[in-house]
Amino acid sequence: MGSADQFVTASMAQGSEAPAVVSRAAHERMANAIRALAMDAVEQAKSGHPGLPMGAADIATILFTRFLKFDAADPHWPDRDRFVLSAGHGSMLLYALLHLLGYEAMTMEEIKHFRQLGSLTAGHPEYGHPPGVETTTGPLGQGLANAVGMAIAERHLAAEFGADAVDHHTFVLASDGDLMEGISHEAIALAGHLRLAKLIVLFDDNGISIDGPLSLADSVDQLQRFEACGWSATRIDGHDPEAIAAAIAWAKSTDRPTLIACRTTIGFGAPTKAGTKDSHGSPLGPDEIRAARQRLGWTAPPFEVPADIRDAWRAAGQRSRPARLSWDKRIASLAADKRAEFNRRLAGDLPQEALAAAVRGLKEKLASAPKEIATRAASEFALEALTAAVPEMIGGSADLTGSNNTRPKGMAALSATHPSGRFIHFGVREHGMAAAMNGMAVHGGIIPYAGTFLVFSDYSRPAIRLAALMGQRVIHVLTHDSIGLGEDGPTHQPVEHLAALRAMPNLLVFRPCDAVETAECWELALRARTSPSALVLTRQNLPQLRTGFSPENRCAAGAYELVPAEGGEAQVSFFAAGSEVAIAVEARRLLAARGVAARVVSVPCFRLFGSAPADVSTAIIGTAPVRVGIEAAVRQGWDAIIGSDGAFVGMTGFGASAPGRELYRHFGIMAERCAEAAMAKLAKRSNR
Ligand SMILES: Cc1ncc(C[n+]2csc(CCOP(=O)(O)OP(=O)(O)O)c2C)c(N)n1
Repeated sequence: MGSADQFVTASMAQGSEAPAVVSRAAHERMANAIRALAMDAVEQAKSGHPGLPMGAADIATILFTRFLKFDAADPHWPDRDRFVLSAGHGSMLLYALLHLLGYEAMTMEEIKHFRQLGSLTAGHPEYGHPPGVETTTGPLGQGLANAVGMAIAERHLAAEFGADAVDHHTFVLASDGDLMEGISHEAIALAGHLRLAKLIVLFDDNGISIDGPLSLADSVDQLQRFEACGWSATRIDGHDPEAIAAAIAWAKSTDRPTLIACRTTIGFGAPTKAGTKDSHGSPLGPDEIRAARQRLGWTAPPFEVPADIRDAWRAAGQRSRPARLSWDKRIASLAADKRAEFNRRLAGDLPQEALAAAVRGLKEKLASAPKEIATRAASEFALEALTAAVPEMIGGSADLTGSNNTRPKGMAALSATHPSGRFIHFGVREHGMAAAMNGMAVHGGIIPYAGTFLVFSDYSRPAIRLAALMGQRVIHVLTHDSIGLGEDGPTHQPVEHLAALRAMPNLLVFRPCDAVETAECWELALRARTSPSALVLTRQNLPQLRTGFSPENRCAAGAYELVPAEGGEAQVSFFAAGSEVAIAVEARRLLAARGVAARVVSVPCFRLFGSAPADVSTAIIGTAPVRVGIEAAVRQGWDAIIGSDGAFVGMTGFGASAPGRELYRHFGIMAERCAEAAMAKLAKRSNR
């Protein structure tokens, strides 16, 4: 078939922003390039999902060649439109696009190494791997919910810096599976409520999932569901280029987020497997591929793209370059201080001086007037200073604002009519909240933090895991951290959650013991550029154990000696976190009264302690023959610090409903018990 002229229209060649329209035949050949690459890569890998890329190729071709604002030569352009492949199993769609559009890193070699160790073509898309992959997807529903966060970020930054600097859309390709997941409901309800008009979801409405036809398990009217959530919605033929284009143009014009349900055939082009579950998640096989090539009229050998089609795709990859260049100019013409601030935020660099001054100010205040407050209140105290110093911090809560203390005085709510606000009422949507926070973080320009009860971190865990996997600075404020919360009872009292969160790679779990540690842990969370954090905080008041002023952030090593032994070498080391550190201090006093020297080590962050240099951690562990761990939670994880022969005072089962103090007595998490446990261990040693 024809020459490049068929593809590259005048408007495209001149680099105009006007959508480039190509003939139907040309469109089909461009879409078939995606289909062929997907079939071939999955076949070569002997694993993967050809069905979605083949079915959604028309949608993607129209979106990327006519609408999406991006520049393949500058994947990090801050004002690019975002494209989220929420149905991450269709990763070959994204990889084929990046390759065809001319993203430098996505070579044909990478396509050939789909799903192989060390390749850029991971099984499911991984954030930034390569640039052009906007977020990690695969766990269904997460991408859609991330996109809500991206759209919030866009809206907020546009309100703050103006449309000259920030003005882009967020597009999502979502599958049946994405829309069946519960998180989708939290996400779309929030997006509709906030009227995120620049969020456009293209639904690959193919009626097929792994088990077979969708009718086996689902009969939701998605259009009605989205409309009920405040969206615009329409249904089109997802193989009709002009219908796709018209729907996207319409979606861009509405004042609501938009769902475009695109009726497609999964595995489009595969003669026997199209339209069936057999094309969803396994190689089509050589015979089916041969026949599909014939049916599609695709004559090129595997992993080859005819030059005219390649040129047309490359031109699409450069289509928005003029838009990027004029954006560059607009940014250059911003006032110098505004430009510097915009660039700083987008780069993710902290305002170092302001942050250091805020932390120092907090610690000076606490040194001169110690506070006996809950660490959740200490967190609010810290946030008042920190959010003033770090304007990119956007706070929130899943309907527990007054309990999580995440809204410092004077922080305005971010709403549909007031997007420059900095506090998000996420509603009772922990999972959607956590995923939206991930979206804000990967969008850039924002450091999201938001709260719920620690026990409900189970509801947000899948999104926290993705933040950890993506290395994103997302801060979870998790209050009501133990049986100490009291009367709400065992449904609300976390016991295994600390162990579960500490088990997650790259997540920094902070459990500060007082107001000073809370300030220090906040500082560490903000400075952790490539890790999410969980700040685990109490409902009940705690004494301030750190008195006096120390400029050093003592929590930085993850653990440190809070109270040294007196009257000789330590016989006992108490290790505790959070509210139990005060119990350890009291236990030490009880032992001292019995002539036994003991020391107290506060352990605010296991992960940081685990990564401290060996000489530092050895010194902190110390040489006392008896080690006792204290935490109102399960023992799991503590053996790394106290050894399997250490004593542990904590929880072995669920809590109960009663006042918190009473529960501590009931479950024996008391200084007397800790002292006894230490004495018993000492006695055992001397009887050896
Ligand atoms: C949270 C989660 N649960 C389960 C899966 C496994 N899984 C991958 S794709 C899929 C469903 C496939 O149906 P659909 O989303 O319609 O995709 P299509 O078959 O159209 O490609 C499932 C259950 C997953 N990736 N994420």
